[in-house]
Amino acid sequence: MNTFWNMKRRTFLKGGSSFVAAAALVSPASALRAFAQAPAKTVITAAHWGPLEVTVENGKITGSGPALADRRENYLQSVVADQVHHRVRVKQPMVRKGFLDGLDDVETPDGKRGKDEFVAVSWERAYDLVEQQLRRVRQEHGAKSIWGGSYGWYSSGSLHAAQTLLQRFLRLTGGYVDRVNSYSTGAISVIMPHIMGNAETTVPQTTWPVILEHSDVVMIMSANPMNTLEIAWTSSDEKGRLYFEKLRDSGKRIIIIDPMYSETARFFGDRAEWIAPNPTTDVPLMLGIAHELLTTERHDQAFLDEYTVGFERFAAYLRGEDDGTEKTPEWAANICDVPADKIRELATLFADNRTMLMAGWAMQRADKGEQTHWTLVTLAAMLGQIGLPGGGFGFSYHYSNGGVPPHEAIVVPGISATPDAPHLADQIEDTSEYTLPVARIVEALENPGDKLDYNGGQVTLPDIRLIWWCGGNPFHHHQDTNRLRRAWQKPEVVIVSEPYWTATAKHADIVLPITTSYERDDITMTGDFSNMHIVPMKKVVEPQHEARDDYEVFRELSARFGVEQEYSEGRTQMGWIKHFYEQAADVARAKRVRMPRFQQFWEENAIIKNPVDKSRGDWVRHADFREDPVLNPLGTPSGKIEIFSETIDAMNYDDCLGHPSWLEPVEYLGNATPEHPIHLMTPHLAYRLHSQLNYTRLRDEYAVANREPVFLHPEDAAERGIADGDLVRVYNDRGQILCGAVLDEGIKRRVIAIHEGAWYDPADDGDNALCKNGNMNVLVVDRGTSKLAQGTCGYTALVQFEKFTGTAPELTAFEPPIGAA
Ligand SMILES: Nc1nc2c(c(=O)[nH]1)N[C@H]1C(S)=C(S)[C@@H](COP(=O)(O)OP(=O)(O)OC[C@H]3O[C@@H](n4cnc5c(=O)[nH]c(N)nc54)[C@H](O)[C@@H]3O)O[C@H]1N2
Ligand SMILES: Nc1nc2c(c(=O)[nH]1)N[C@H]1C(S)=C(S)[C@@H](COP(=O)(O)OP(=O)(O)OC[C@H]3O[C@@H](n4cnc5c(=O)[nH]c(N)nc54)[C@H](O)[C@@H]3O)O[C@H]1N2
Ligand SMILES: [Mo]
Repeated sequence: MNTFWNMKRRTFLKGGSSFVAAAALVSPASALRAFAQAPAKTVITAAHWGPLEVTVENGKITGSGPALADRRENYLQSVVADQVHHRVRVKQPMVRKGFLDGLDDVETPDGKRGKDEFVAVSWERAYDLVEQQLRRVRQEHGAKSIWGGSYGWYSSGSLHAAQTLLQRFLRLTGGYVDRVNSYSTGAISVIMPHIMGNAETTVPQTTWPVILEHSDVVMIMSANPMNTLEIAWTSSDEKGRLYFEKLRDSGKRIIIIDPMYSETARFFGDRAEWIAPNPTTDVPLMLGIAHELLTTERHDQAFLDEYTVGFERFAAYLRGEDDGTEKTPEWAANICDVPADKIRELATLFADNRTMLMAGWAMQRADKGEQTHWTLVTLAAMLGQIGLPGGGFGFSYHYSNGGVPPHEAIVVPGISATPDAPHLADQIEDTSEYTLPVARIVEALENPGDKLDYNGGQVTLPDIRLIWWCGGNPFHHHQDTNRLRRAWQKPEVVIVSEPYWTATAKHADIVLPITTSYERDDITMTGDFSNMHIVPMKKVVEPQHEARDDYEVFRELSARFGVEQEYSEGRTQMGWIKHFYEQAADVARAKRVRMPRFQQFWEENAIIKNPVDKSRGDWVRHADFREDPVLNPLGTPSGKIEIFSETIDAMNYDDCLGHPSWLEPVEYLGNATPEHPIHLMTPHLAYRLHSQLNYTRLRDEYAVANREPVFLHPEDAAERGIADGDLVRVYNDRGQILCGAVLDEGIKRRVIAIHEGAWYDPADDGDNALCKNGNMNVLVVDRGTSKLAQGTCGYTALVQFEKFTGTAPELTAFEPPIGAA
């Protein structure tokens, strides 16, 4: 098996340990006094990647690492210094030159976004420009022309929640167009409520102790928890991995289903079986298993009768009664490239044992992605173990440490996007008709006014004139970057609030330099599911350069619009933090749990651990439903699991039928062409959170030939004369990107992987610019998963690749644009 990651990891550990030593060295106060400098201090704060202890000397960050007692290695925690001090920080408010020159005719954009230089302005001037443009667009076109959807993974913190603050401000000043859903679970979060009554992604999972005690077999499908558990939406409690270690050591049967031999597969090694289907063909694989269960009568008819509706319709589909195709293991094998015998074996294994079906989200981030988890739920229903300890399914064991036993729900709330301002209610426009499924932003820019089918209804595409992105990076996260880049020229004004010169910032008219979370005070929880800790997020260093907090930017602008009181509710930043803390303290008091007074908590700068919720340590998902489906029905129309959904069927969609079905994706190996014979996968990387941290020293651990790595099967590489470390051009009709080759036997033939999150770095201003930093989304299909969910298709892309033989263009992804220091 390829040793790329193992090798890289060793290098990192070396670097890592010297780094830790450096941090430790500075601590003896005597050593420092010799230089008559301020002593080094350590400060507790937090990021998505866990609570952090950060070391500062003379206003500079010199080290960072984990703050929790049971420390374990998480690369992401080691680069706070880069996050704060890197040259790619936005240092001053900046305005695009063409925008400034064309201020008297802003309505006619010059088409030069992302291709222009920038001019530094004062904050006052920046506020003036933002205020003028916002007033003008609101007056001329109304709230429906202002895009405040601003999707993204901005930093942790209850107060400095970038997107929420933007929306709070835009709402108080008259409204904006919002988005629904996420790029994460675009398909499941719409289909699952029809099937299970909720999304099944952000809900408590059967706890780990139950799995360790009761499950015999654990399937891990389309998930790579060893990477993805590094982070959480609030801050990671860092416990999920410990349970995966216990699982590995338990001797249970582990089945990993992934086209790549992932870090998780490596972690389990020979204690798991790796099965590699073709990308986005898990539905046929599961239909094959279901067919085998049905024909060998291993399915649990009693469970299906009592707890589900519509199984007969699905069984008829399996038998091929509607379409003439029986969904036999042989039929499935032909599509997914898992041998029919193996499919039969899985059916027997799952049926004869207590089996937990864990699934990640990659496979639903694809054309017709709705079908994946629906088929999986149906398979689990046929096995009849839903609601039993250690059986059924779980869609969040790979995310935010789902399944870690919960602690008492003593929760620190956060700032709200909908402040209580009844006197303003009739000034806030209702834009709900335009609320956009998030990944359809480019359609809106291209065809304002058009109708979009969505979940049984229709959305009117808003006519967006002003975009304000605050806390996200669409030039990383959105598919078909060249198409986005063209559509992005259409609005009149683009404002971006960012700490860094991301490609999105470089494609803005007005760029506001924002503090990182290490330059401001805040508070957060750990454990999106577990409520484990309350963490003070103390300012580590003063704001760098001219950066300001998102909170202050919107407070200042609120004052200009006469709504400062409503925005701030009369509180200072510290007043807010205390206010949030005290709401948690009220709950604690009611539960008779002792919490320090706020002042003490803040001064001690220590993490609070909530007590374990003893009543829920052995909680089993859907046990109550199983116990009494009448008293505890699911939130579906039938109150049961909907294997056939009358609701969906009545929508009459050709791309999402009434029962789980195999509907061919627009692009996958089954319809590959000689021009584009390769399936591109875009998994998430351990060394980044999406595009965050791409510029840090962690990049040295994975970059190849100073580019984003592309993982290639050695035979596919050999056919093209490519050796390990070569530059590779990956391309299709949507675009082209430059990567560095990693030859890896742990990937299927005719499949390649390029991780999501490399900063878009176009080589020129043309329509088909080569991305010099390997941003995979240049190559990915931009369309809705189906009319039902309109989710993202991040994993749907056929490509070709070749050895790059020209002169390698200079990488500029991490350089500020012309005009910026
Ligand atoms: N092809 C493909 N595409 C994908 C995916 C995939 O698997 N394949 N995955 C998708 C998924 S699941 C997701 S969630 C998205 C993620 O997409 P994003 O969430 O947009 O990605 P991030 O890189 O996390 O962007 C967060 C941005 O916020 C900025 N930021 C951080 N803190 C602050 C702050 O305090 N204030 C402000 N104003 N800004 C701040 C960061 O610098 C960064 O630029 O990508 C999606 N795109
Ligand atoms: N370190 C780190 N952790 C993260 C993130 C990050 O960027 N970095 N992002 C966070 C976010 S916002 C999200 S939404 C989650 C994402 O969580 P997921 O969506 O589950 O993560 P992915 O990395 O996209 O994919 C997981 C695994 O599925 C495999 N896979 C891809 N396609 C298929 C397929 O068609 N079938 C099967 N069976 N397997 C397939 C991939 O090879 C990969 O090993 O992770 C979160 N955690
Ligand atoms: Mo995500």
